[in-house]
Amino acid sequence: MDNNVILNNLKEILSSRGISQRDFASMIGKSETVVSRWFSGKVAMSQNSISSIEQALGESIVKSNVKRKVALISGITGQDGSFLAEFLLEKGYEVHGIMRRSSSFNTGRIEHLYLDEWVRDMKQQRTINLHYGDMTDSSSLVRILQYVKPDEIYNLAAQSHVKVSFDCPEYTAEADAVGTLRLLEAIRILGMEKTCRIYQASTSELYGKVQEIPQTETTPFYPRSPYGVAKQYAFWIIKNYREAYGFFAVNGILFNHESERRGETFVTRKITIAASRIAQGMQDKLYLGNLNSLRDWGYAKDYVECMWLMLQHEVPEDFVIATGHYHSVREFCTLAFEEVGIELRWEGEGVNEKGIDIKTNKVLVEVDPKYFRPAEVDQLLGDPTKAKNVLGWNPQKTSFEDLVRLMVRHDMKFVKKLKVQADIDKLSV
Ligand code: NDP
Ligand code: GDR
Repeated sequence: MDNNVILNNLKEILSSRGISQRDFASMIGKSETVVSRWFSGKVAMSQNSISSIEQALGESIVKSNVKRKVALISGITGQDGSFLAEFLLEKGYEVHGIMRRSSSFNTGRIEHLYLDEWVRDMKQQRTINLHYGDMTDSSSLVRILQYVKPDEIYNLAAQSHVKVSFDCPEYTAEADAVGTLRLLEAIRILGMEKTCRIYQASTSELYGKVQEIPQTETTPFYPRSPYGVAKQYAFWIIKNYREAYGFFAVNGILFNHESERRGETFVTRKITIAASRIAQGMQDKLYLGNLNSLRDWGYAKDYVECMWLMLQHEVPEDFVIATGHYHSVREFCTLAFEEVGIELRWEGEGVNEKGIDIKTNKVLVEVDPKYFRPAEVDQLLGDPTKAKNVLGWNPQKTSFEDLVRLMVRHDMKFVKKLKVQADIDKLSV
C-alpha cells in the first residue's frame, strides 16, 4: 500500500483520538525527529515501524477503516485541476472530477491518472472518477454532488482567459460568476453545507488597476476585465455564504502560476513553445502584445498545495498566494530564448519594439497590437506573508529562473516530438 495512504490513515486516527505528534512519538518510543520525517512524507515508515505503531494503537493503519476523504474538483481537465488531482491522490483521497463535453479530447492533462490503472487491471477501481457536468448547468451539479458526497470541493472550473472574456463576457459571467453561485446553491439544496468544505479559485485579476503595491488580503479590488468582474462576484458570494449560512468556503487569491501544462495561449507558454520552435527551425517569429506587463509568476505545482492547506486550516479564511516577486513579459521572453541558446537584444519602443537575435541580427520577436487588451492590468505583485505564516507554505519553492527553465526544457522535447511526427507524416503520404 502507498506510504501516503498509510500516513493519511495514521494522521486521521491520531487526530480523531486527539493524540499530538509529540505524544505519539513517546507512545511508540521514537524520537520526534523520526516521527516528523515520516509526517513530512520524506521518509517512508518501515514494515517494522508500521507493525509497532499498529500494536501501540490497537488498530491497523494499513487496512484502516478510516474513511478515505472524498474530493470533487471542477475544472479537473485544466492546468491546476490536473496537478491538484495528482496531489490529492498522493494524499490518499478518492478523487472525482467534473468535466464538460467537448467535440475533441480534453483529458490530455489527466489521462495518465486513469488510463494506466484501467489498462493494467480492468477490475481495479479507476484512480480518478470523471463525471460529465457544466458550471452553466445546475441540474448536473446537483446530480454529481448527490452521487459523490464530497468532503472537499475545489471549484477551479472557469473561462479563465482574460482577453477572451472581452469577446465572450456573458458566457464568462455565466461560468465564472453564476457558476459559483450554482455550486453553492447545489450544496445548500442537498444540505451539505456542514459536511463539505469549498475552495474557490479567486485571482489576482481582482486587484486589476492596483490600489496598493504589493497586494494583500486587504487591498481593495479594481477588476479590469469581464473575467475579473465575474471572479469578483464569485469572491463575494463565497464570502457571503460563509457569513450567511456558515459554509466552510474560502477564496485563494492566486497570482499567475504557470507550468509545462499551461494553456498554449497564455503568454508564458506561448513564449516557451515559440522559443523552442524557433530554435528548431519550425517558426520564424513570435508576435506578442504588451511587453511591459509585470506579473508575479509562480509554479502551478507549488500552488495547488496551498489550495489543500486552506481547506485543512481550522477556520475558513481567504489567502493571497504569490511569490512576492515580479517580472515583465520582456524579461520572461529574454530568459526563455536564452535557455534555447539565443541571446536577444531589444530595440525600439511601443508597437515598434523588436527582439533581435544578437548573433544573426534576425528579428525574432515583434509586437502585434491585436494582442493588446481593451483595458490592461499593468502590474501585479502579491504579498504571501499570511499564507507563509499561517499555513506554513513556502512561496519561494520554485524560482522564476527555474520556472522558465523547466517550461522551456519541456517544450524543447514537446516540439521535437511534433517535428518527428510531422516528418513521419510527410514520408507516409
Ligand atoms: P484552465 O483554463 O487551464 O482550466 C479551466 C478548467 O475549467 C478546464 O478544466 C475547463 O475545461 C474547465 N471549464 C471551463 N468552463 C467550464 C464550464 N462551463 N463548466 C465546467 N468546466 C469548465 O485554468 P487553470 O487551471 O489555469 O486555472 C484554474 C482556476 O484558477 C480557474 O478558475 C482560473 O480562473 C483560476 N486562476 C488561475 C490562475 C493561473 O494563473 N493559472 C491564477 C488565478 C486564478 P476544458 O478543459 O474542457 O476547457
Ligand atoms: P493573465 O495571463 O491575463 O495575467 O491571466 P496571460 O498570460 O494571458 O497574460 C499576462 C500578461 O501578458 C500580456 N501579454 C500577452 N498575453 C497573452 N495571452 N498573449 C500575448 O501574446 C501577450 N503579450 C503580452 C497580457 O496583456 C498580460 O498583461 C492569467 C489567467 O490564468 C487568469 O485566469 C488568472 O486569473 C490570472 O492569470 C491571474
